[in-house]
Amino acid sequence: MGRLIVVSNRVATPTETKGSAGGLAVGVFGALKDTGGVWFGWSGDVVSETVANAGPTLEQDGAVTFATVGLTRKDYDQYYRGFSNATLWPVFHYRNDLARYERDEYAGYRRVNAWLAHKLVKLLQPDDIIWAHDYHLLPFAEALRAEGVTNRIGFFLHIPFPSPQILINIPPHEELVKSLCCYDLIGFQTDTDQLAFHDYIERHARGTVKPGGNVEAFGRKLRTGVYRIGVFPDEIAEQAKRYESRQHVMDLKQSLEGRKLIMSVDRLDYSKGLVERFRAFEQLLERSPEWRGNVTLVQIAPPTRADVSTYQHIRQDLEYEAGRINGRYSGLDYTPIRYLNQRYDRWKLMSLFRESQIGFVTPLHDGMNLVAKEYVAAQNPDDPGVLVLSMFAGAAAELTGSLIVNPHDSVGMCEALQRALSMPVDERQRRYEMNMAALRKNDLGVWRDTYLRDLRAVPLMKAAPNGAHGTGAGASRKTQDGAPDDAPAAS
Ligand code: GDG
Repeated sequence: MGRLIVVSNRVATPTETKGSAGGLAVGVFGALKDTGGVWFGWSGDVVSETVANAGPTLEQDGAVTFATVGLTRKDYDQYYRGFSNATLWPVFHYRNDLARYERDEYAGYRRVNAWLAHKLVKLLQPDDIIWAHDYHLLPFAEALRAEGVTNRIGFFLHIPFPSPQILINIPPHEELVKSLCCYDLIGFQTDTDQLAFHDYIERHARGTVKPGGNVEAFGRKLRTGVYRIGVFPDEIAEQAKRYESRQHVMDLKQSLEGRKLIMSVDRLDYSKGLVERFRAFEQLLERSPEWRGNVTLVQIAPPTRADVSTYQHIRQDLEYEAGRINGRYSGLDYTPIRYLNQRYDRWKLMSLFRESQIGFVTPLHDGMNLVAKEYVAAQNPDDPGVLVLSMFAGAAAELTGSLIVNPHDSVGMCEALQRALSMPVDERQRRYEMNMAALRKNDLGVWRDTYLRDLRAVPLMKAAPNGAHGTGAGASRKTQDGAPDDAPAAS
């Protein structure tokens, strides 16, 4: 079996793949170890042009090579901070109102994709399969094809794929989807995302969609499929139990003085519905005086993308809302919302989930939402908490034992909290078992292995007439926009 080449905007460090960080990094690393391979992408560093061009930096861990490159300031601003996170991320999360479009950022996005492809080509072998991840890399396969690469190339989109009416707000939408069609297999989180893509293909690209997710468009044939990302539930359960008596849990318990605990954990992002969540919690305190002083919401929200202006605004909004609600309902010995703007160790999060009576996960739009799955997995089967989950999280389709809410309906969310706070243990157990069965049936290993099985089954492209055969040998040594060897063009 050929090697696996994973490409993602950020590459996990070898330590992160050892379980301390958990989640996706561990799952993907498992597949890399099986076949040997390369994990390629951005190191997270902004560097000089000379250093960027000198990359990639290689780090070996058994049969797996971690290959990383730095980005120049201009590349970072245009590709990452600009088009990826100020255009694609908001539009794909249905927030056109927060999106901007700048031609030079889009050009930078394509330029960096071409440059990354050019860097990767030198590491490829003929029978490698390539698996690219997420919205930063929509044109990556096209850039590899331009380098003469004929290997199988797959793509998985971790975030929602928007309906065509939303997507067409991005001026070069057609060029983007055309580029995307250079992949051999596109994986989506949910049926809704796949349908939205098919809808675009049929209505805007004059392409065809055949049974089994087979698509013909822009002169290419490709496959699409739904692969719901999961977690390893039994490992999380074991970790949550192992750390349940640690000092941080004891400290929290003591400070709660018998109050019920609602837990929320999200990257600080406007797609996660944090302001709406705080207001729903306020509704609870307003409508149910018996809960005032008797329930605490702990919101952990580590900042991300802090140099993108929309993220600065959400941070300000949240600080204002938390302050306002706490000002209204705090007592000398009671603070209703504990808002923690920092990152915690994974094992701490899992044990805090286990300690809480409610997991409150209410994104406005979310590809899947792994926190929802982690919350369920971390529960004590004898006395499980209740998951209150947004209907707009991909996870809602699987976690049917949750209380499903609309995050725009603060009274509806408040009612779900009331119900969860007084739910009898037998109902909580029944709901927990339903959710756990779904998690076990479709864990992270199933997601990964099913995707890779399907990618390996895609018919191989014919080699180009000039003899290029998957290593890029014989292929053009120019990046897509004509920049010379190794140069981050126009930088
Ligand atoms: C994207 C899509 C999709 C959070 N805070 C801390 C921390 N986390 C961990 C969580 C969880 C992960 O980060 C977040 O995953 P989510 O799925 O909830 O959300 P995104 O980051 O937006 O992920 C999403 C996902 O990709 C996978 O395909 O589900 O829809 O948006 O694992 O536990 N981890 C630690 N400290 C924190 O403070 N250690």
